[in-house]
Amino acid sequence: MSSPVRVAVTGAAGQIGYALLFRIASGQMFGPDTPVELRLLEVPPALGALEGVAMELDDAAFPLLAGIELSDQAETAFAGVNVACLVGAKPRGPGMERADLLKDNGKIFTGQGAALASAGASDLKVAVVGNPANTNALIAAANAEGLPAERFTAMVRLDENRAKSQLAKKAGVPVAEVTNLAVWGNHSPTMVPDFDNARIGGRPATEVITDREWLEGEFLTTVQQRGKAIIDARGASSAASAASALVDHVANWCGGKPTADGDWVSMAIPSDGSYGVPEGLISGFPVTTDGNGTYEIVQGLELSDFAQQKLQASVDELQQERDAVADML
Ligand code: NAX
Repeated sequence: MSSPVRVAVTGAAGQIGYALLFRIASGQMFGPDTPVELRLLEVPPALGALEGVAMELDDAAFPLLAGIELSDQAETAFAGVNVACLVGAKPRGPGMERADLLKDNGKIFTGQGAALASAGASDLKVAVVGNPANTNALIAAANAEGLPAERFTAMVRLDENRAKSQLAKKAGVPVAEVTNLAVWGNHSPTMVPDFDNARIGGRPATEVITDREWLEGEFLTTVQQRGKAIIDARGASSAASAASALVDHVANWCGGKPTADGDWVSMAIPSDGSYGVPEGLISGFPVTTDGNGTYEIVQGLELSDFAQQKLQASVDELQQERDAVADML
């Protein structure tokens, strides 16, 4: 057995937290041989509920769970952490403008970025889920002095998984046959699930699903609007599927589960200028990973005019978000 990975989860008493913690503690994020220590951050009013979650984690008697620490102080929760899952965020209230949401969340992520830099382990890696995830990750990175920006990522994996499942259903194949599905751009309704470069059973997805009107229309809108459809149906936003996607994101990045040969996964990462995405913006890209903390953008993919136009709109949105929080960067 290796020494425990210290994992921070913020917003740990929330609904994603409730689904996520049990997956991490059972070994699904870092593998069956790696113990984990959970360091959970919440706002003071949620600490009581968080204690209840910790009691349930105890009661599950996970052999890999090496410890649980609860706190309402970021520096305490982040002490020595190797991986930080930033899930907690302020939800958009009634009548709240997107700019207000960006600002309110920005305040959370400036503080948490600074606390991560001062308290985290030297190999710290950060995955942001709390929305607006890409820009929150940008803010955290900008305020984490001394930590390389590429350690800050945001989650677009739920969008990838949603897209794979829609393609699999349409093609009538198991979802595992859908590979090479990249989600480009922002985690927002402007995201771009890239069906042109996706593969189904090893063949180009567009050869298996020849109905391009469906791909450009219903497929795209179903994936982009899936979050809203879940809220309408469930009366609450996606939680278990979001937690599952985060397990996938971290496991591929640094949980010992590299991307399969020839395949890639989607991560929102600081752009190096690839594919015309301005340097520094945190955008969804296809990446390969080594499972040990390194990722690389897949180069040389062709984007159709349709996809390029959509990506430009998503990048424009990311730039507007960056401009709206310029004073926090
Ligand atoms: P919940 O409202 O159930 O939980 C959020 C938790 O965060 C609450 O317990 C709250 O007390 C806590 N919190 C708020 N501010 C905090 C702070 N400063 N420090 C620590 N904790 C804090 O939301 P949940 O459904 O769990 O969703 C969490 C976030 O994920 C939301 O921002 C949501 O929009 C976002 N999502 C992102 C997705 C993605 O694909 N990137 C998909 C799912 C989800 O919608």
